[in-house]
Amino acid sequence: MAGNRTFTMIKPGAVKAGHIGSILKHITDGGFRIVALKFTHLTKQKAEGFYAVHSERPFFGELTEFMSSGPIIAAILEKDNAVEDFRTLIGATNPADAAEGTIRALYATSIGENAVHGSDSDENAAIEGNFHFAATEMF
Ligand code: 3AN
Repeated sequence: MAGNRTFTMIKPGAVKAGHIGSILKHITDGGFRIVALKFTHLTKQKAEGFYAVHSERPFFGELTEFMSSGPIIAAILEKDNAVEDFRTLIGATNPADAAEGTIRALYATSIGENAVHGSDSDENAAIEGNFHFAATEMF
């Protein structure tokens, strides 16, 4: 059975561009409940830890540099079928391919600076949520 939690980050580009409020509204209007929420700034080392699964990918340096370039919003979200439904809400990794009305179609500028992160499995949603939040910060 599909789990009911996913993890997201609003990436530095979208934070800098002033889209925090609009993106959070899009998420809650999409039926997701906010379980945990934090405004924080990843160090390069923390970004490398978070994206360790991508360490062999050619864009790893660019990705971790970008993700540590400014503050981010981190959040755990709850809804039935959360992982899949959230990936539908945000759209394809490359905003050029993202469906109309999705968060990435609206707010992303490139495949690297694609506005938001969304977990790709229930297992990773739990790992990523626990990376950013203590149990006492989840409500
Ligand atoms: P998604 O975030 O849609 O699950 P992944 O897991 O393939 O996509 O990639 C993780 C992150 O790495 C993406 N959110 C994006 O910021 C970055 N990324 C993926 N592909 C590229 C690429 N070709 N060039 C630069 N950055 C990329």
